Amino acid sequence: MAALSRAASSAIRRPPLLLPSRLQAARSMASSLFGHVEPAPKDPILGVTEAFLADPSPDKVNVGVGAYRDDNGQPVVLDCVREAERRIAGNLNMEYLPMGGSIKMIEESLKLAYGEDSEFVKDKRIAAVQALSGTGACRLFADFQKRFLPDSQIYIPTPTWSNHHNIWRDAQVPQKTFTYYHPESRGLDFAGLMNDIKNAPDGSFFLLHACAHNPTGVDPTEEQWREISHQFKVKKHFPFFDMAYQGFASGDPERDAKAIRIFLEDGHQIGCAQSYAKNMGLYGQRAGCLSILCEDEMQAVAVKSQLQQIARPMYSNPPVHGALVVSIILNDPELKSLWLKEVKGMADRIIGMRKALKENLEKLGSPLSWEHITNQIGMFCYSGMTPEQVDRLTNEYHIYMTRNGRISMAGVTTGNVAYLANAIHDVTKPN
Ligand code: PLA
Repeated sequence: MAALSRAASSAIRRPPLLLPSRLQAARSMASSLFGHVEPAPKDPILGVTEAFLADPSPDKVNVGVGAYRDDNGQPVVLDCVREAERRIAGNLNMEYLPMGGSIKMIEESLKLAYGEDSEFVKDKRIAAVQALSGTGACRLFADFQKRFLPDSQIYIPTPTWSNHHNIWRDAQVPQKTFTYYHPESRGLDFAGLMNDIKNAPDGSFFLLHACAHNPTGVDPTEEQWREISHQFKVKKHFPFFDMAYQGFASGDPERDAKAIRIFLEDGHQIGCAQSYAKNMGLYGQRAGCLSILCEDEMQAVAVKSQLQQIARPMYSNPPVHGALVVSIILNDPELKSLWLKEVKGMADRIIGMRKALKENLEKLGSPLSWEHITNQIGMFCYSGMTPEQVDRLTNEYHIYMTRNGRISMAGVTTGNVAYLANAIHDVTKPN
């Protein structure tokens, strides 16, 4: 359990960064103050985009980072976002937000995660702050965990989004892993998962993906979530939900919050990281929310004040533009329904591309089973390809993806799906 899975560690292992010789020469001449600083390894996800951008090939395809593209392969700004921006421009000021961020944006975020009529919101039991998107929300929580429960650890699923490991490492919270994925069945290893929950010391912290698990695209069923929640209750574990894809699993943000709602019904205290990067397409705006459900209002006030105190020396207060966009959209019934339509549109295009990729592979006569492409949900297909096969895709076909075999389906289009299928078939066909 303690070791990282092979897939996860191979995703992290990348060739060392080579410095251009000009830089190397300058480096050896420089004074020794920073002489011991070695170049950092490339990030296993964002490093893929860097390599893609540097490739001059006209055939190149980027299915690395989980950034949504339209069917022409272009980045998308949602119509609801454009309209919110029109309302902001020339009207609203750009003053500092409070340390904890926009109160309106937080209120709307809590309704999305906890439910429109949530008793916890009404009772003011939730400590919440605007965060620097999902990453910032996770990091703020990890720092809070370290400060107030310094002896605690975090249990992280195998595999997971690679940055989870960096976040809790930099916050100096010891990490354990728990079983999640079953490579043979390409599904959930439910028995292994339940065992690890039972075997963890009482009161452990667990990181759970609320929906559209990254990278596997495999989520527990509703029934399985109920069993997980029950076992958490028995063991008094604390669930921290990373909800980076609300709306991208089923196309409906309300349905995608089901796991959280099950835990709430069962009376858990929970933590939750929300991101508007994917579901509102606000990637670079860094709009997100961290919330912690407390025992009562007094505790929530104290926890929020401490979260703000962690934020203040790091970035003082969060950015205003994305917060305005989010609160305008979610506050206006017409814009909100336009947003819901647009989220569904993105989720549906991805589902269509899953079908197309699978059909293309079958048409090419691939003897392998590609059922998992359409069984998995969310932004990613965890293809089962090995790091060596991925290297061939990149070197021979200019197809860029993470070495753990994850394909960002958000980057697959009608125009590139046949090319992608052909390349995948070539590198995976048995000799
Ligand atoms: N949590 C999970 C599970 C994620 O997959 C991502 C993003 C985040 C949090 C953070 O997103 P945010 O900070 O932008 O809100 N994962 C991406 C991008 C889409 C990345 O690696 O940063 C990915 O390609 O996996």
